[in-house]
Amino acid sequence: MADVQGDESRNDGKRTMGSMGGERSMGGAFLEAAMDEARLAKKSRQAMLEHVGSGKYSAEDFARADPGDWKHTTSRDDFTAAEVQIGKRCHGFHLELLRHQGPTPVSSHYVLTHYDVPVLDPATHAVQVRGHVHRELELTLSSVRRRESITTPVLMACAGIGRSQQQKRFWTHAPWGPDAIGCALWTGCSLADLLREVGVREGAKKVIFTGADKGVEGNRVQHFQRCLSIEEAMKGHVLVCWAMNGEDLSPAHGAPIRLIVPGWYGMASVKWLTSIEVTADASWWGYQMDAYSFKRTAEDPNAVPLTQLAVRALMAPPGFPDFVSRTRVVPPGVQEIVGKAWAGAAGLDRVEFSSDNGETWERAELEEKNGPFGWAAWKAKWNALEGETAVLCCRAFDCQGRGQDRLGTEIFNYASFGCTQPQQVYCRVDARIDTPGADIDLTSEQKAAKTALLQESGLSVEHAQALYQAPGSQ
Ligand SMILES: Nc1nc2c(c(=O)[nH]1)N[C@H]1C(S)=C(S)[C@@H](COP(=O)(O)O)O[C@H]1N2
Ligand SMILES: [Mo]
Repeated sequence: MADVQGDESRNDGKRTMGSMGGERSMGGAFLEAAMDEARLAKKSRQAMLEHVGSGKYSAEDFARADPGDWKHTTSRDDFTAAEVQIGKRCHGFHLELLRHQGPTPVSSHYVLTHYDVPVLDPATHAVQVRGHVHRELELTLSSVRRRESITTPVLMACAGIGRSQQQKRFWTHAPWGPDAIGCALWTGCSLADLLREVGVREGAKKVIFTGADKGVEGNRVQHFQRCLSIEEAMKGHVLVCWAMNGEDLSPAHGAPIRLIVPGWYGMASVKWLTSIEVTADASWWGYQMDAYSFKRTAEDPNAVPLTQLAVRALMAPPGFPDFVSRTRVVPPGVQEIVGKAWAGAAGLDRVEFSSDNGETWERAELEEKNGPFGWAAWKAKWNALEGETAVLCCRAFDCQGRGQDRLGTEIFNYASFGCTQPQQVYCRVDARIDTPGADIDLTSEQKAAKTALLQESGLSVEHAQALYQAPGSQ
């Protein structure tokens, strides 16, 4: 396959699955669901590659299908005012926190919010559990807290992760780098237990989750709303959460009660829940189900819905940043590069590191995942030579045979979802970084921030791309 590195059919059964905390033993349903999800992760990657993988569909095909299109942009520094505005509201993970042991602090976890953050009173707010059930139920914060709970690390990632690494991207979406992630500790009750308690009636097909936030999207007034099939909802791994890192949810992360669908892209984890509705309507497919799909064109009858997370590795950018250009300045010598890798429910096979922009790769040291849906720490060594400019990359492979996209390869799809091109970290090696007050001239890197000044900056296109198209240097 031209568009991927290392997607291969192997399943050596090796899983990295760490210990879990929790008020209740997570055995049984939770772990079984994780195994099933790991298997499905491979299927979802294959379905995506079949539909929009390179060779199957490209930006050129898109332009032929829609020659008058004005919704995509190819230019690196051509970010629209709308993208900047969304990018400010929906901030990314602070990549340096990949060095942090333990759960991602709330303030460094990414945020994605379509509309306004609703202000709900935790003392009075209630989630209506209703629809095609025997006994409807009102779930207040105090009643949900009294239920048996599970606490587990969950790696979350937005479907738009890496979007700005795509040559063509949807122009009104969050211009994410690889930073649309977080791995916090989530506490909640099992959705399956809750549904068993209300008694799902014969013929139930779907469970619809509605958020309190309201807005207009695709010219349609709506609450943020998503569904899961009854089978997905009953598997036992989906959580109705009220705590993040042991504290009440913050308003931006869904207070007082939200859903967490471990191992799926973030859109499934509906925040600010107002209702959980069981329906016998098998055809229910809300706007957000359609929007979060791998599509060839805006109206694609064969769109593939986004589900399980892809496999990915990220590194904490070494050294120190230049405020303006985000160039990393690294002292010479052997540097320990550390990072994290994840694959949703799947186990990790290996992580690889490159110090030459993906020309050659070496295997990193990989630890266990911190939970069935968490991430795993890794480290590698890089011998930084005084005076050199290096672009560092990393990539992961999972036990289901999945790998990441090749650098510079488009998995072109209408809303640029699911990109897994490796993170690139642009580094200049300079011993003076250890001397406060020393001068280091980064004018070239700063000029290269603007395509119009690229020539004058003297930076190669490859280096400018690494610095600015994939803002993995942060
Ligand atoms: N009600 C509601 N739920 C939502 C969203 C939203 O806009 N409204 N955004 C979704 C998307 S696209 C993502 S990636 C995650 C982000 O969760 P976080 O902000 O807690 O990181 O929430 C999901 N749940
Ligand atoms: Mo998202």
